[in-house]
Amino acid sequence: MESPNRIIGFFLFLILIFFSQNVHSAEKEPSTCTELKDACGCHFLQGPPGTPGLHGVPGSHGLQGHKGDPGQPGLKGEKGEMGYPGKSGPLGQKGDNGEKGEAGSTSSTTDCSSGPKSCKDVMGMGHILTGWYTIYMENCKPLMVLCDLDTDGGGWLVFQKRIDGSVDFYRKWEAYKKGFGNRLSEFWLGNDNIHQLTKKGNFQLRVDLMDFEDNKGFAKYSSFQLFGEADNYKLILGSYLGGDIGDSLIGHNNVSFSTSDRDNDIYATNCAVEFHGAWWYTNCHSSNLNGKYLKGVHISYADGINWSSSKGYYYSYKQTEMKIRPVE
Ligand SMILES: [Ca+2]
Repeated sequence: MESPNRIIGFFLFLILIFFSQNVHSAEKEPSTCTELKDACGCHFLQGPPGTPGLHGVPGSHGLQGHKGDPGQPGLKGEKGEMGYPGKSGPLGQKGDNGEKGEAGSTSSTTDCSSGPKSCKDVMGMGHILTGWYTIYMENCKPLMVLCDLDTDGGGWLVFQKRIDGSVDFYRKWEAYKKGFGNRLSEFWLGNDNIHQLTKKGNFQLRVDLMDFEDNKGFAKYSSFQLFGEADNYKLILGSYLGGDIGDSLIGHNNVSFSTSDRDNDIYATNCAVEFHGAWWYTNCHSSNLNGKYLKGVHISYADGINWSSSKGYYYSYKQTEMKIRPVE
């Protein structure tokens, strides 16, 4: 029998030999085909190409590029709608005066057709107080007139008035034609107006006088009309109806009107100048209500506000009124 130590030694020897051979082979093993061929001295056959590999995964987006240059101008658009009105501009310079227009009417046709034609109409419309009212003449011309709505039943249109000597009555043809004076005191309504008012219809005439003792008197006539200027405002007077101052006017019937600048009388010279008035002078007068305001008794002959049948030719009345009223 062999001892255990000898057995163990033998095995260790085998192991040692084994390791030494492996280390040697590891150092000599070829790593390439050339080396392998060289190493082994043989040739290897080359195989076919392999199948292509799968597509790779897309890469991520790149960074944003720089801003480009401005493009070309576009085409012209269509015309837009009208805008809102702008603010007013500054005032321009004043223009030249226009031509004068035709005279307008201060009344309408309705006023003329329905308005009063006389002071009698004024009273008929319910007016009570004496005063100035607008009436319409035949040509529809409106006229402010003094209506005496109190005396002798009222309805009288006053065309001549003296009261205090404040108005000069020694005036010429044109003044008597158009009228003059003051509504608040003394006036002559105008021969053209008196003619228009009396050319149609029948009118009574009333003359009211008052002396400086405040005594009143009157005279009435059945009709009164004044012709137009072409007939020199000739007076057409009816009969004397009565009164308390007598008649001093009938003698002037059918006689033309005269003024200081228009002698229509039959006297040698001009009665209007001689007696300082304007009247229907013949070979002068029996009344002179447009004469001088001489305040009662006067020494000059027949140049005052005279009514000869009452106080003669040397007394000038304080107040006078000549008025007309339509007769039914
Ligand atoms: Ca004469």
